[in-house]
Amino acid sequence: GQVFKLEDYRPNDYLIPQTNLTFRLSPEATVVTATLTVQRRDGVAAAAPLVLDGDGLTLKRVKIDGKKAKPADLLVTPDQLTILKPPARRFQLLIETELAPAGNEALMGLYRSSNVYCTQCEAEGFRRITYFLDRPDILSVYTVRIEALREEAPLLLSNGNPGDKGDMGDGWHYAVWHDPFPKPSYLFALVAGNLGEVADSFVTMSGRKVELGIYVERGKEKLAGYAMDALKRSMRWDEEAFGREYDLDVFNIVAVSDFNMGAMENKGLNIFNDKYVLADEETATDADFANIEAIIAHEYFHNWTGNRITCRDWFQLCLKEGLTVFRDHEFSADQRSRAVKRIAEVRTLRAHQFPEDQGPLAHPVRPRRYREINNFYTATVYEKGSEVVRMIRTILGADAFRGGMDLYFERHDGEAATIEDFIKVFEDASGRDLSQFALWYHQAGTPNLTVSSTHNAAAQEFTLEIEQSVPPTPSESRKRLMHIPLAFGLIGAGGKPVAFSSVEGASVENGVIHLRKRRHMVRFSGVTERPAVSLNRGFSAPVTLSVEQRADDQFFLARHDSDAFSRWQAFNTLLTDALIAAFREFLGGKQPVFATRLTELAGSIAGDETLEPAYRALALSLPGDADIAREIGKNIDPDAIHAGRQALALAIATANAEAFSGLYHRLANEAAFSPDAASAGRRALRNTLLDYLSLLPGGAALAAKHFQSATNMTDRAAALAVLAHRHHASPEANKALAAFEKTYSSDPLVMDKWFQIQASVPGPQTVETVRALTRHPAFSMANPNRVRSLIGTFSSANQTGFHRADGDGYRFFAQTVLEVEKRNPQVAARLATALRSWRSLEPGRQAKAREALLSIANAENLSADLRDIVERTLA
Ligand code: B3K
Ligand code: ZN
Repeated sequence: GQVFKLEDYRPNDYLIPQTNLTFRLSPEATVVTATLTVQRRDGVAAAAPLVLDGDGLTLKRVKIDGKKAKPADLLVTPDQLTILKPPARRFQLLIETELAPAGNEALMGLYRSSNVYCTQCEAEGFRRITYFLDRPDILSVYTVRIEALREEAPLLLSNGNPGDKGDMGDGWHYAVWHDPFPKPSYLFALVAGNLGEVADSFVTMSGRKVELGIYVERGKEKLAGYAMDALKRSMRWDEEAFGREYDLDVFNIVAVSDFNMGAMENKGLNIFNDKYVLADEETATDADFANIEAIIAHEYFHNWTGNRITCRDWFQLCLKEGLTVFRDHEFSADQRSRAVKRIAEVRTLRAHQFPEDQGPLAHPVRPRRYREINNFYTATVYEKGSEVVRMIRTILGADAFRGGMDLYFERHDGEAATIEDFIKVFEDASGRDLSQFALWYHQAGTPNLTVSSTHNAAAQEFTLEIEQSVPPTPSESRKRLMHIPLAFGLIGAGGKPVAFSSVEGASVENGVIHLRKRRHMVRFSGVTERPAVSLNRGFSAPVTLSVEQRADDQFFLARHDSDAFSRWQAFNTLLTDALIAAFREFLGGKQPVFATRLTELAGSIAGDETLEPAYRALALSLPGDADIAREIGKNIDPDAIHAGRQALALAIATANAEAFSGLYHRLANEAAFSPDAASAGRRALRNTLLDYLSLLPGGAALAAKHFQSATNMTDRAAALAVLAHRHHASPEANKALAAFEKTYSSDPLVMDKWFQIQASVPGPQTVETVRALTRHPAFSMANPNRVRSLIGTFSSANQTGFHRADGDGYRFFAQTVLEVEKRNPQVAARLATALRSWRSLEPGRQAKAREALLSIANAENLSADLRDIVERTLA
């Protein structure tokens, strides 16, 4: 396939200042009439042909300035329309295409989801609707007329503000929408169908009233209340935190059940995967509520970071995504607990971005090459992209950062911008030089810091020796030195900060060491007692640390670090070290033994009433099998890792049986359900304790009771997972699974949880369960949520099941990926990334994983999406 390169960017010869679209909707034969105002860019030669993108289109007719185009003046293929000699002056180009939305299973362009017409255009779906300059730097003002049978589609929505509407006779009706803000084609959207509405309104900071609508499957209106509340909070927050006001008269959200990702920020008409809209206590978990809040916010925040200021080309994707993730993280931190949110973010980054950055699919936050852009909506672009923005704020301070953001909106509103533009506003606002820092956008790989320390009591000097290195990544063997802002603290007896009089060897500002060279000897003077060092506080930089740290210091920090993130980190490091040691014991045929002070510390964290329950729950949830594998790095045997993890869980449970049980019972159900963070935190702690207690005698009965007495989905699903995972195939587990299935068989989103829980049962037997579940009536290979819940969970969240030693997990996986691909290449390509870390497996599994990857690579008619992932993974 073609390789697209950043350095090849040049603006198109033509502009399309206005786009008028008419849709005459029908499932098998929708007619789209596009009338484009086309204008040659200044300075372009008159003879330049106009080359429009298409993707599998059927062209009906073309008119130029009202006259039928002559066949000799056109070049037509399903994937391109060339106007060989366009008029020299501004002209009207009419293009009529015919589509069959009902047969569109790739869910890109115009398609049908449960009889609702909807669209997905990012990144390159608009070209499946009409021929166009389908690239983000072509900004156009859209007017859209939708015609449909009123009975089939009483609701007709598009971007912008509503205009004229009315009857057309014969049961047809129409509606016109006009969006005054020029936008790229990827932000176009249309929805038509018969949906229920939840209406509300919002008064903006300047006093304008905005009508808000959330549209859902009829009968589910009462499940949209939390999403509406999250939307209004997001609108207010963006005014307060960034001074950003909403700009249209209406803001609509539509929930659909067939969607390739989480949601889409189309201007004024966000389209959501219904999983991220619909929720009540009976059907959604606390994690679902938190996701809904974050994703509603994320898509809303795109209105400024993405829509008003968009991307020049797809290489700049992080310009909107990394920045908008940063904004939604900050929003959630303000709505909930900042410390807990930060820990959760870092866990996610390590679980998803680190393996990407450390494997064959590594790429810079701003890539320079791609073959299929859909494969670059990655954890690196999103999550690492957000961390890079966070580092800019750390370096500049909150005020100069806000000044830079204000300048960004002022300078680039209405433009398609680049990462260089973004960095420049912060340089201009702060007077700082960010050229070395900018490498975070351009260089792939997770930097590592090696740190050691010495205290010279006589000289009252404390020295940190820090060395940075960035490991090689595909096509980048030599790395340049980065600017790494490393937040730190020196901590003395009782957890008090240790004073120092001066520092040499690096610039240190506001508790942050600025590393710019390969090696720094950072010397603190006037340090009378030997401090414990708390490093990378708040996770100020997305790096790995190799620290020579005494275990005593680590225990001390886990009890006393005043930075909540670092305190969590210290305990998590102790757990990880113990788990790696246990893995080695199992490999050597021995039983691991765990230090009493570690299991005791777990008990004291659990019972520490000065800590938020949500924080305690996070601290007590052991690093997962995949986290441990990532830390070990090579020669992975998932069975030995899992055995070590089980042993530590049992040791902690045994050592703290009474305390855990007492606390578990004290946290018993609250009278009324509330999805707020504090209540969710108490449920999380109680469910974490249940997981431990389930390992002790009577554990299955306790979990069964928890399941039966649950009054909300958080507790019910947690108990079901404990039964299925810790007491696999027990009568209690079987009974609970059957009861859950019976109660929720007609609720697909809840059945997804049932699929997920079973797909993540550890052990070699699970591949058989998953195979059988693909034939369950509630499962469908055509629905992305079902596929991700069953196949995605199995392949990316079940180390012992998927990596079964005989390779059967991989064989099943390869077959399934190819089956999904026939319908939906994008979802198949995403699934296929589950094998990206195959080279870190032990040799036997590695060979079998490679065979499975080759069997995909050698399949006939492979889509560009899947070919790109598999070939890079094998390279
Ligand atoms: N911008 C969309 C993602 C589109 C993915 C296209 N393959 C959702 C988001 O990040 O807000
Ligand atoms: Zn986004």
